[in-house]
Amino acid sequence: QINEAEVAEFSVPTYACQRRTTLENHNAVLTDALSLLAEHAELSDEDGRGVAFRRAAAVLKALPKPVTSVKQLRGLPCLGDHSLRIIKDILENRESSEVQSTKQSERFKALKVLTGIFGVGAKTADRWIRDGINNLQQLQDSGQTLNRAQQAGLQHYDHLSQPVTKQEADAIGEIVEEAVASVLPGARITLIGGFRRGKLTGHDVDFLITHPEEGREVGLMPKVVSWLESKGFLLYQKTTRNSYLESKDGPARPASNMDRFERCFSIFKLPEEEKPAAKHPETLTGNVEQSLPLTSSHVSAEGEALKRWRAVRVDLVVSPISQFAFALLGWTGSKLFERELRRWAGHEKAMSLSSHALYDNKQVETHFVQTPSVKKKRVSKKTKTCSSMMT
Ligand code: 8DG
Ligand code: MN
Ligand code: MN
Repeated sequence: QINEAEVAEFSVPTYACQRRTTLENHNAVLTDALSLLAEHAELSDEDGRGVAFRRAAAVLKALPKPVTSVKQLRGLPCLGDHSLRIIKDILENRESSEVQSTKQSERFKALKVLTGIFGVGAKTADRWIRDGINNLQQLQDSGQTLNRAQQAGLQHYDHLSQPVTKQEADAIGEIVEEAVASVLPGARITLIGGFRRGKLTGHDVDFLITHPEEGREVGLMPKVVSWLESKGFLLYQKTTRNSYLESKDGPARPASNMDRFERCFSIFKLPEEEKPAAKHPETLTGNVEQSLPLTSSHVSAEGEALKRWRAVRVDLVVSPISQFAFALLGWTGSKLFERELRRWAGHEKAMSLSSHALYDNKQVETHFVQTPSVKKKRVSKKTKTCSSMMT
């Protein structure tokens, strides 16, 4: 006779990137709770705790059926004491007091509202909260100096906090496609980020742009941006140029996990399909405009109705074709998947993966280079081994 309690009910590989995870989540109540705690940790600048909760949530997302008892979770990876305590609480009492009190805390609410402004991160939000700013009205009244991104973020706050639909993503795809084709025939765009993973909505739309002939993509982004600007499609944009080859000794790994592709963080002005106002009294923008004073209006000061549009966050990235496979993989996400894939490559395969390349660490030759900060720093020069491995 088998003792049921000792048989592991589920088997889940250690790294998130080794698991098949569909959009179908059988444990949404539990993963929502853990994701909320992850978000709270991230907004409190506690990334380590954030990753721990994200990993725990990812394990539950990969399970083929709902969990009914913590006993079923025995032997599963990434479930630390804290996460298990939360899960147990919810399974036994229907909710976790820690999750409830976090959700209802004024600080968490303020952090969410303020970091919900495009261009505002956890550190800025924390500083504002310490200055007594907890909401958008207080921010406006405070006279705080906002940078250009934050000004645009505040101005379009209501639109940008509404999820972007797949239809809207496709409509933007058509515009970007036209822009790219006009400035460089033959260049290709690929939808990346959450929509490439099959999500039905997202917080933004991400596109990767390349050209089948190596080098033709150089200088492409400013042309695409000018085209979009000339047609009135951009409410905001900030372009950052490619810095991959800038370091003196050729490709080096960037300091953070940011890559070095030429990119553009933008806010699109997406024309909306005309809807007869009488038949749709509760269109999205109509509602929001009534409830929030900070909206980007569809109506001019004179009250004259203008063409309807909505603001959408769009990220554009340009990669040379030789790095396209890595860029595509690196920008498809999710953030946890990418993180786990790199950790798995490093720890289990002795390789180092970025959005630019995959290196074999066993062929590393270490040397010294002068960094821009004029400090001597050890940088490993690695042999690129396998563009072909990924394709
Ligand atoms: P969402 O927009 O639907 O909310 O989700 P998402 O599409 O998964 O999130 P995202 O914030 O738009 O990010 C999309 C992917 O792009 C994600 O896997 C992480 C990746 N990414 C950035 N910035 C950078 C970066 O600087 N370098 C690299 N390599 N990847 C990045 O967002
Ligand atoms: Mn995205
Ligand atoms: Mn994005």
